[in-house]
Amino acid sequence: MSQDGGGQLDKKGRVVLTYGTYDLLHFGHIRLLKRASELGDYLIVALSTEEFNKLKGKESFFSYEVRKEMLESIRYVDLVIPETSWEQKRSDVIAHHVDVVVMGDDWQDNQHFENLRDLCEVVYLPRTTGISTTEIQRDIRG
Ligand code: C2G
Repeated sequence: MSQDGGGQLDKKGRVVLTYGTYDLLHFGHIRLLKRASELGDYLIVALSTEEFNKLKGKESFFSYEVRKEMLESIRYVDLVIPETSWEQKRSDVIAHHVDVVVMGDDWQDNQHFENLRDLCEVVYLPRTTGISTTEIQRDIRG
C-alpha cells in the first residue's frame, strides 16, 4: 500500500502509472492498459498533449480532449492526466504516490523510465504485435 504525506494509508492501494499518445485507440492499447491495471489497484494514464506529441515527432488524429474522453471510458483506467514534457515523470511518480510505472517493451531500458527506478518499480510489457496507430492510418489511406 502506498502512503500519502499524512501517513494515512492511501485508499487507492498500489498505484500504477503509464504514458502514451493513445491515438486511434486499438486493441494493442487496451491490452496494455488491462495488463497494467492488473499490476495494482489504481491506474493512471499520463496522456501526451498535442504539443508534447510534436516533441515526440507525432501528430495525433484525435485531439487531446477526445483521446482523454476515450481513455476515461475504459474500465481499466482510473485517472487521466496530461503528459506535457519528458521531465515530468519524476514529479508525477512522487505527486501520485506511484508504485510502478508500466510501458510497452518498445520502451525497454529507455533512460526516461530507467531513471525512475530509485522511486518506483519499472515494468515493460510485451507489445501486441500486428497492430499500431501508424498501420491503421496507412491501411485507411490505402
Ligand atoms: N502499445 C502496445 N502494443 C501496440 C501499440 C502500443 O502495447 N501494438 C503500447 C505502447 O508500448 C505504449 C502504449 O501502448 O506503452 C501507448 O502507445 P503509444 O500511444 O504509441 O505511446 P508512445 O507514443 O510510445 O508514448 O513518455 C512516453 C511516451 O508518451 C509514450
